[in-house]
Amino acid sequence: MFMRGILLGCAAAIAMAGGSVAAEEWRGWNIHVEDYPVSHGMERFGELIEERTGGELTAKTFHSGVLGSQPDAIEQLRLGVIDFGVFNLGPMGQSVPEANVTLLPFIFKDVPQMYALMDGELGAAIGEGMRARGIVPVGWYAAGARSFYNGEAPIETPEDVAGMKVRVMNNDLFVGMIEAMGGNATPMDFAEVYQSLRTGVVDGAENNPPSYESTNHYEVAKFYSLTEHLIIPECLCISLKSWDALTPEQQEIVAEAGRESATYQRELWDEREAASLETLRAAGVEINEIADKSAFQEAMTPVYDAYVADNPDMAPLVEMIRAAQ
Ligand code: BDP
Repeated sequence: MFMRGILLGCAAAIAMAGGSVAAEEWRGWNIHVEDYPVSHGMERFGELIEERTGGELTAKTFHSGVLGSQPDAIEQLRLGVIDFGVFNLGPMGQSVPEANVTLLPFIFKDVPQMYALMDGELGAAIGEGMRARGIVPVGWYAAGARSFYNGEAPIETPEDVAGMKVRVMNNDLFVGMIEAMGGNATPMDFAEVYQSLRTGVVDGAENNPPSYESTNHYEVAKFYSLTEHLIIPECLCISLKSWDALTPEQQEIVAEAGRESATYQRELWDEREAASLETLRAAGVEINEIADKSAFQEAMTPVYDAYVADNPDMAPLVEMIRAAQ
């Protein structure tokens, strides 16, 4: 009786999938709220693969970090518990050493240069490192440039960061970056930052305008200083376990959908960045530009030296970026 039920169930699934294999639903991790460029990119990715596989493969994105913190989610992706997600290369660097090269302060000249490099040889080299650790990147997403914010006063020089308790993403490199300016770094999950700013566990943090705005961190830290010290790519990644379970045709569809969703996400990014800055200004946030960033660049030189000394095998990647136009 039981077997018969299973057989009938299978037959129904096969019939629903149009006579081919049963449909598979992927689970996707996303740290951001539903109305955010990354989230819209992931939704678009899901729509594209559903449409192009004729419903054989569908994808459900769980927004707002409900599937866990970013470091945990990366482990779950590697294990195949989560099928896909959009990850920042900051936390990713703890598992994939090649990704760390993109975390060096001021390594990219600007966002377009980062895109060009990630869409070319650099992205391919980092992608290989990811694959070796069970992760398949299918799209490089935008995350703008990160700048400092705090509740005390505008930051104008590296000395202003000295003595400050600054929240950073989970990666040792960021601890070195804050220490190079004489500050105290606290690695912490994204979800904990609002309360920590509010209660004074940290004095400040750093992020791009859409994240600073969408998390309401500006309510509790209203000085935003445009140091733009980090331009970190994000990655739409598939678990190698989930990827290996696909047919070659499905892999082709997923790869193409990933690329297309990234193009779409980058467009949305530019619009959202402008809108976020407007929201911040309207809310009374004091935003200061830093015309000459060379003092920050100099202060962060020890981060490069330590990185290259600890990771001599990564020196060619650093050179690849430095040699780029
Ligand atoms: C945002 C990234 C997100 C990070 C977050 C953070 O998009 O992946 O988790 O910063 O600071 O910009 O933790």
